[in-house]
Amino acid sequence: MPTPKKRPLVIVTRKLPDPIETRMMELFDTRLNLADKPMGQAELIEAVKTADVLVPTITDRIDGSILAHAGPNFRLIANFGTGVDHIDLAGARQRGITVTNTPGVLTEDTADMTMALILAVPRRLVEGANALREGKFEGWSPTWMLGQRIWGKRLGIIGMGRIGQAVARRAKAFGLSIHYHNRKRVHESIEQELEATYWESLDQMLARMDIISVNCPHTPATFHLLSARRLDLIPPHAYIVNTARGEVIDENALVRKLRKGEIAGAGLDVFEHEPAVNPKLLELNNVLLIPHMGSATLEGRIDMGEKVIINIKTFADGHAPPDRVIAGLL
Ligand code: 8YV
Repeated sequence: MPTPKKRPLVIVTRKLPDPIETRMMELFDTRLNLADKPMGQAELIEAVKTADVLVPTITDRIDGSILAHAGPNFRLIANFGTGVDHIDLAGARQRGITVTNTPGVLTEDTADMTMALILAVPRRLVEGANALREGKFEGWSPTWMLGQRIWGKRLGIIGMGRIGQAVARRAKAFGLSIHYHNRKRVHESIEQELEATYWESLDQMLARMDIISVNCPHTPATFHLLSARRLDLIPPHAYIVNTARGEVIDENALVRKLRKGEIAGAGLDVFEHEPAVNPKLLELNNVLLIPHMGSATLEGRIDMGEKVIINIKTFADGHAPPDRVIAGLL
């Protein structure tokens, strides 16, 4: 009779929703982080030395200096999240370590949050709510708290993947015309459904939009994609929304533009040096800043956890996990 396989040692770096932790404990030899204190470098090194599987999040930098300590059993990084820019993918590939993520399940939540920012910034939603709380509401006025109309404007989406398309679907219903820039043009049927116009040149698109939404991943190719030069192309009446990654925008250059009124406003869910927020951004009142909440729904986080479990379980059973970003050795 074959000897039953040993349960993999899974180290989870942050507190996950209860049902996910319970299920992980049932299936694997799981070490949780109930205190939810982000792990330091030394703890991460210890984890990859001893574990079979690591479940990190965006708050863990799994770079070469960590992977260099990977023990002989360390074979899978099952990331809790879709973006994998905090993981040294080349290093993982080189060492035969598989990397998985959680695509798809946070698309709609992130698109909702993007749409919320698209509406909230031009319509001054938070500014109005704050003014009311501060006792500044002295009755309706024909000229107070005027924002910009959404209906009929042009939305330029940078990155037309799952989230970009989900944003486009919502935006279309709000009367925005859809424009996009992507590495590759999307299928004709999607363009037709969204009535979307493809711009091969990002520069040309930026110069003609009323609202710009960043929905592409952060990769070496998209770092500071919205550089100072490109931000200069954006017309002064336009708004920028970013629910993807802070690194895609040159944040200092954005601050300068916003400060001078050369860009009308910004809705930012992500920041270049997260969790630090550029103090210069905090001084501006034409920005709405929220703390990386794009996927923050209970349902979404449970679905993400389910994906992590499925990826680990299939891998431990000797199969190719469904959400492989890097296919290591099985
Ligand atoms: C995740 C995200 O919640 O999935 C992503 O890429 O940006 C977030 O919404 C976070 O990354 C968790 O690791």
